[in-house]
Amino acid sequence: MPGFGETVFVGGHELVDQLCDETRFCKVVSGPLAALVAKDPARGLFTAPAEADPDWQQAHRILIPAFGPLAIEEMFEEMMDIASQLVLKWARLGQNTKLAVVEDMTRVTLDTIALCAMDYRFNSFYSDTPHPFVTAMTDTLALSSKASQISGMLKFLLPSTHKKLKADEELQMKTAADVVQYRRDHPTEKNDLLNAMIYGKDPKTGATMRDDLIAANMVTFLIAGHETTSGLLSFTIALLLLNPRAYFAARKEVDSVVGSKRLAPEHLKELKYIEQCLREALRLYPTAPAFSRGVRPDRKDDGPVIITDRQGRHFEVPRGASWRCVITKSQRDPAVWGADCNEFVPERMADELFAALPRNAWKPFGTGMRACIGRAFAWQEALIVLALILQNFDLQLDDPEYRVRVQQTLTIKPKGLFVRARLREGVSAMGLQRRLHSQGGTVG
Ligand code: FDE
Repeated sequence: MPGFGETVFVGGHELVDQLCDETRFCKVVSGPLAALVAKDPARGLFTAPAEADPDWQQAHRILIPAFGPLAIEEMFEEMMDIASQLVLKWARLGQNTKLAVVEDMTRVTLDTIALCAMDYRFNSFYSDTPHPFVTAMTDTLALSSKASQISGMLKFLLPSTHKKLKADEELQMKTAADVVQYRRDHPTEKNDLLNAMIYGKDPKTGATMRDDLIAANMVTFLIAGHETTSGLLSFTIALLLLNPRAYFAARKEVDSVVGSKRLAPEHLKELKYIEQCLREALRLYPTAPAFSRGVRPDRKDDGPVIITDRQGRHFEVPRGASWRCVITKSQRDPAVWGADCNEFVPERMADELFAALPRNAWKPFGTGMRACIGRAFAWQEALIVLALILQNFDLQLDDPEYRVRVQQTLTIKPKGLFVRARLREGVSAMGLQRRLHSQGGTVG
């Protein structure tokens, strides 16, 4: 493990681009948490130390198709189920209620990944107190993100902290193991991630996954799949409300593509402008704000590994060190994005411009072999939630003076974002409920 002091933060696009070179560098899992996870017998994809790890390779090969486009499209109805709970809640509360956006987006994303991945309902919309699993997970995440600051680091070294962390981790693993066992005892035909892991055979070795590894990956999906996507939705909503021109363009698109019909899978690929808004929101506020890279341990050439900045200065990356690519910086590098790099301009993300961006300029899903496996999943979920909100509500900031302030834990979220939601003209709560529960009908 590299010492605490050795992390170097890199923010210029040209340097991030070089660190993304997979022939010289790879993802490294570093920091105090790495020491801890290294002791675990089973690790989920996210915290697996290296690509060479056989557990990572096996889970990766089995899960790639399970997160592929076909599998994701099959999750449409389940995603609609949870997104409907959100919009019906807002419809019933009405415009006199101040809505906490981040909290509600977290309910959506957590419930969605749990339902789609393993047919488990957290029912977050029916409860004000989180499920014990969620509390344990949030506490673990809070602690591990603090571990990168001095005060947190000291706390991290305390035995009581370790005890709590261990208990929290055990509760998470136990919950996941119970879900796996339950499925073994009550098999279903469902095409979800859990079945993919239980019955899927590694195309390379023909082996199936061990139960503890399946459970570790369930925990990984819940963690990786909810905070990041919740932040993505929250920032996009904030940015749309702060940029009325973009808000009305997005809404106009929903009106012309979906109209008053029930949202259907075939609508999603036509929501081009909303897609641009999501890309641009992730550029300004990448919810996983950084990723770590280090020299490939399996690199044959043992000469110095050097990256060079725009001024021509050389930096040698020591073996074993972990360098953080801070994409909150590189994705606003004026050399790439121009003078309006800090503005929300969804137009710059139109397909042809997006395809022509400089290499590694937009990296909110990480890079290389260890890039986000849940990208298509998160994308479909975000499109559904935004389309339903725009289709049915006039949204307003609760505080007209609101400006985005970033709250950083492991991920980033907008702080203090409250909105009011009024049903659009011609839409009633009952009508909305009928439409959502119909199969493709048009109800006003
Ligand atoms: C992953 C990921 C990443 C990478 C990290 C590093 O490099 O360290 C990133 C950056 C991300 N991811 C991002 C994101 C964003 C969003 C919105 C998301 N993401 C979402 C999601 C969902 C889901 C389910 C997921 N996600 C998942 C995941 C996983 C499993 C992983 C790991 C992979 C490997 O390693 O292999 C990730 N993700 Fe994400």
